[in-house]
Amino acid sequence: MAKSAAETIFVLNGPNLNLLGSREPETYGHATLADVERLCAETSAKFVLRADCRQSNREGELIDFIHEAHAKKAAGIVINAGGYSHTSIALHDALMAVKIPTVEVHISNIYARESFRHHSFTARAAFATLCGFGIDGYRLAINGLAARIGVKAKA
Ligand code: CA2
Repeated sequence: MAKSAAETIFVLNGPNLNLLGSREPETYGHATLADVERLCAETSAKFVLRADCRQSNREGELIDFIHEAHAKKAAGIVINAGGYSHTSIALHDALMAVKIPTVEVHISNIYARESFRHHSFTARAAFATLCGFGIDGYRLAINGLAARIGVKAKA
């Protein structure tokens, strides 16, 4: 039987995260977005969850993904909204509207960086935020999300 949409989590990556692995390795490491998405798929599979991974450089498209997560009854969202985290009330509003358990991830430690990165609008709509763990933050986020929604790892 096909997996139901309720077993899907959306992993949303925002602007410029398609550049991962190609620039600024001192800040973001050497892993690529494909590596991030593989990690999310593997981690999700341990919980019999499916990771639906999306990336967009456009705010409106990210909002559409959040609406789609709601329409498809996604069990959770992991979001790294990139620079939009610090600017986008619209993304905050979309996350608040859908009421899907959400974890915010930042690869870098945003609090050790410029002050304009210290505030996140989207974090207010998340039940947890992880930053500074590199791409391992996505794995940790999925573990925390699974615990929050009551999904246990496969034996
Ligand atoms: O640390 C993170 O994950 C960030 O969300 C990344 C955003 C930044 O604006 C946030 O403050 C923190 C930027 C993503 C840019 O990604 C790049 C990756 C490689 C090379 C250049 C940019």
